[in-house]
Amino acid sequence: MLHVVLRMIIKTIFGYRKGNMMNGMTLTQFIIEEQRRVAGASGEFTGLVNDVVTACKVISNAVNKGALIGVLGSAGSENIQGETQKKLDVIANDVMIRSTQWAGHVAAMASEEMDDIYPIPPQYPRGKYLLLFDPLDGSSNIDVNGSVGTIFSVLRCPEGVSRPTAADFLQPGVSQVCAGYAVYGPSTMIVLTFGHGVNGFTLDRDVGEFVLTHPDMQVPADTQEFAINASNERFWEPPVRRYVEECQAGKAGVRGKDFNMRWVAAMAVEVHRILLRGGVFMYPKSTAESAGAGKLRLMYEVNPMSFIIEQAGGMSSTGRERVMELQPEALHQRVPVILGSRNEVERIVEYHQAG
Ligand code: AFP
Repeated sequence: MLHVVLRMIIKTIFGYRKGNMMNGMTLTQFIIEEQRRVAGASGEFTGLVNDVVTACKVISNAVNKGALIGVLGSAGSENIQGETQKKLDVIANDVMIRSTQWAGHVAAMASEEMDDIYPIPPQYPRGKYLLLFDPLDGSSNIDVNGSVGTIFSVLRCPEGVSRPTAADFLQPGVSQVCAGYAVYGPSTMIVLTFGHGVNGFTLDRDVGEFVLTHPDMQVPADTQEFAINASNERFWEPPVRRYVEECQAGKAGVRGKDFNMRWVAAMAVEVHRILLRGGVFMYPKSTAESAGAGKLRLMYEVNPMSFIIEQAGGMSSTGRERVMELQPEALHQRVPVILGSRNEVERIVEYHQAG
């Protein structure tokens, strides 16, 4: 009995001290600490992540000022997926490029807002990483002052390739070196993984630094919340229909508990909620002929989010395969996705296996 009490006291004291030491650490310090864990690291990766973080601060500022600086509304153009671009889509894309192209860490970039890859201009040195991003995720929220985000993923440029092509980007999610997102909500936050856990940082606007506020984020294994765009219900396959109907049946149904539903229309924000309190996010395969495989883009939305969710103990699947193992076929490829709390995603995958 005494040793149990002693262990609890030690855990409380040391756990508290560890928490205190970690909380308050800036994102820059955190990345440098990470670099120290890798023998012979050149600092190139640290530099790249720092540049992405700077871009997110600039985007956050523009999102925050909104109508005051005239950045709301449509840009009057379309991206490759035929979606109308918002002014802030274009601005955020520009900010990401300008912040990351100059330092010599990146060989090429790809974005939701650019048809083709963006090679580093000849006046800048080329680095060993490939950067992919959705500069402003959920941009339909922007004109109604709703939360939006930025999603990014870092891959290694294949060995010996000095002028990467789109084919060099087509690496499965398991090859990602880093993935992260920023959420521009009541606070601006960045959540990151380098492949060993997930950490969240909140922007302290007074000092202009992201500070570690959410160390070692974990997705709760169970949930009573799901997120799906119910306006597509007529196009859902039977396994998804079954899952949602069972949730809706609540206490009286086979699940024996009530569920709640959320839909923010910005994947970064949904994933953030799921990291904090659990849940399941679905943009599943659609049976509509025009819809193809799914809506969300594999390379710069679904892969980075799947990496983060898996690193936080959750699960991500198309319903039939692990997302992270999909071999990409095109830069702007769309895939179905079901991710979040492990026990729920496992259940939905079982429903798919059952046919
Ligand atoms: P954008 O990145 O083009 O703003 O799209 C957001 C998004 O890809 C994803 O973040 C949302 O979950 C989804 O689209 C919302 O789609 P609906 O139009 O079905 O709500």
